[in-house]
Amino acid sequence: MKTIILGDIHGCFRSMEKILELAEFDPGKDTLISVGDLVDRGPRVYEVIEYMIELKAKMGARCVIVLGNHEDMAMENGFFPGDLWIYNGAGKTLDSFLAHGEDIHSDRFIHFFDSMPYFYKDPENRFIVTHAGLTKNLLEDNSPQDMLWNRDFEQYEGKLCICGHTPVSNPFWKSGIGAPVRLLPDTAYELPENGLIDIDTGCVFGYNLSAMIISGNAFRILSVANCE
Ligand SMILES: [Mn+2]
Repeated sequence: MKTIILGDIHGCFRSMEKILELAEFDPGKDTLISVGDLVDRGPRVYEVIEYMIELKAKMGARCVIVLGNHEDMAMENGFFPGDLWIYNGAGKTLDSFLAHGEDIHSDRFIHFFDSMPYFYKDPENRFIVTHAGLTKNLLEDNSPQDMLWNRDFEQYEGKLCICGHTPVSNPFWKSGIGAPVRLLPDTAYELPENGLIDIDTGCVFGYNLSAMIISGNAFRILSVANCE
């Protein structure tokens, strides 16, 4: 009955499989949330999307993939290579689908991308998940652009928000103007009530994939080295 939150995957399917194994992921009981950015830059985007589509079919509301700025760029371009998207690794996404003889424009995939929400709210009200965090303390004051592109970690001190988007060497927690607190892997922490936790540790850039494992009001961080 745990919740697993996955950092930016960017086509690193094997790293994702490894961290889920390490987390002892149970699709029959657990909740799985992704901070988004499944696509672009990495080698196995198609495998990641296919896996998530099948998982969502099995898990229903217990599996939520929050929209990332990379999926948003792709959708803005109708999944055709366009200016901004192509500079951000679209080629790897399109190549991966092509290599499997799959058309990213087919209903099955478009429906999946269309279903991605801007945020996830924990049903027990312990935390929020958005791709890039939040800047304004009330969720409803944040625009979609804030949720997709935020890199401001100086102001937010609202309800605990877990995010990715900004690659960091170690996951950290930060609230308002307070100093960031580094979160060590495999260490038990109490879930903070406020502030931001960033779990994007730059997997696709050759660093680590991190995940947050939440049980009740405690959590720990897992990290695995990129194995693509
Ligand atoms: Mn990203």
